[in-house]
Amino acid sequence: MPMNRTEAEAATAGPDAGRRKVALITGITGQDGSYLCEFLLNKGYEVHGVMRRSSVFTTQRIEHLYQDRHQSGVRLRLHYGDLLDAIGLRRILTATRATEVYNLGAQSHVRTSFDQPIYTAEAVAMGTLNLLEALRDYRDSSGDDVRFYQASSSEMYGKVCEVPQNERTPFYPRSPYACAKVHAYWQVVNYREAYGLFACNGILFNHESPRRGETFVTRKITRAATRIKLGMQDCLYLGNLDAKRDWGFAGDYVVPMWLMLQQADPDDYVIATGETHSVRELLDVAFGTLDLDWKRYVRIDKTYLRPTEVDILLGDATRAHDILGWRPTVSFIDLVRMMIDADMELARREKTLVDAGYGTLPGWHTAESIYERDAALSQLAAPEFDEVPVALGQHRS
Ligand code: NAP
Ligand code: G4F
Repeated sequence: MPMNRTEAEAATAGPDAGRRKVALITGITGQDGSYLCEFLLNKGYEVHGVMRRSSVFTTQRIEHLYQDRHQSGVRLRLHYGDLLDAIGLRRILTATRATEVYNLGAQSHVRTSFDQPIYTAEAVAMGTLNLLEALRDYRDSSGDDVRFYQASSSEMYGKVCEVPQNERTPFYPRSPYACAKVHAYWQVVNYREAYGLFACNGILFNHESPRRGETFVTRKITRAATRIKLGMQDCLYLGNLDAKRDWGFAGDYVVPMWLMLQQADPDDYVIATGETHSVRELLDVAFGTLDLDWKRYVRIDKTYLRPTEVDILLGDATRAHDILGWRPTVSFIDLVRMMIDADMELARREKTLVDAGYGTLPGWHTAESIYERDAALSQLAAPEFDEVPVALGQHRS
């Protein structure tokens, strides 16, 4: 769906008319992609998103932003593409003439990366390299100035060499996902130094929201707690409750992505709250908000343990404060409560359907793993695991 130059320039007319504001986002259908898209549209950008073709709709998180392309003044356009398809990416760059590229696309689930290490490396490491190469070629042939943001991750610190972690802390990746992110990180640095590309790494610590995928631990907990409260779920299976993370709000974290690309020089920045909490503390707040005692409902399932774990992440975002002027606005407790409120609304809707006789098999919509869905289908109670069940190797959380 290419947009011609006149349309593109008209769409960016305004106080900043001299400078075209055209963003291209990979991973636009994900949590961060949706918040970044909202943020950039509010800033007057024309936004283009790369999305994968799928047999089901994957655009739920951006539906409220999407307008039919036949309407006038449409500033959000979607393009089919994949990070594994470098030529497709190159074509999208030519079609959109993006001035800022945000690479958020990834197989982003750490536990899944142990089951799918090669695919994860293809999407995260090679995908980033594909996009950087496409961008270098596009910039060199068009002469246009393009800026690049890479979604790097605190997972790269892995078995942490120091606490807290900052931009100078060495990486020690502990999962196929983290290894692939380290590869991508260094490719970005090298494209900056070798080819003069304006390219930045945002080293973002965990960030969550009501739009978080349901197999990440925060959302898994807020979904379950609210369903338990309404009597629609009996228990919640989790893995390591002692892990500690620096959890912030995703809506806050897209702002520095943009700020990094507005600086005079490209650089890398840690984005974090500077507080760390364990999964247990998360359970305390989530279940506590609903006057529930999580110890009555949570069971440990070894399936959710990782072969190598990241025990503690705690970020030092002093540089982002000092140079970008960025600070998080949502505290840990407010974040969990925000997610509980949103999931309670979802659970109420679900219950209304169930009460009206339109409910589906228990666990179908909220299955946390292929195993739990199968158990729901066969109407069996979930057994306790002593080992990973062979037939159910692809766990999603
Ligand atoms: P997310 O919700 O899992 O979204 C990932 C996005 O990437 C989805 O739009 C997905 O498309 C897309 N994608 C996956 N494989 C792709 C491929 N081969 N080609 C093109 N697109 C592909 O992740 P998120 O939480 O928004 O995170 C955004 C980025 O930040 C990711 O790179 C993640 O690794 C990184 N990150 C996240 C955090 C965090 O705490 N959230 C922290 C640090 C870094 P579908 O919708 O089709 O699946
Ligand atoms: O929510 P998680 O799956 O997030 P994780 O592994 O920290 O990764 C997220 O943050 C990274 C930034 O540091 C991103 F780069 C990455 O893309 C992703 O967004 O797990 C958090 C912790 C882990 O220690 C995990 O072992 O929660 C623990 N946990 C305990 N029980 C569980 C569960 N995690 C999941 N997903 N499911 C459980 O049942």
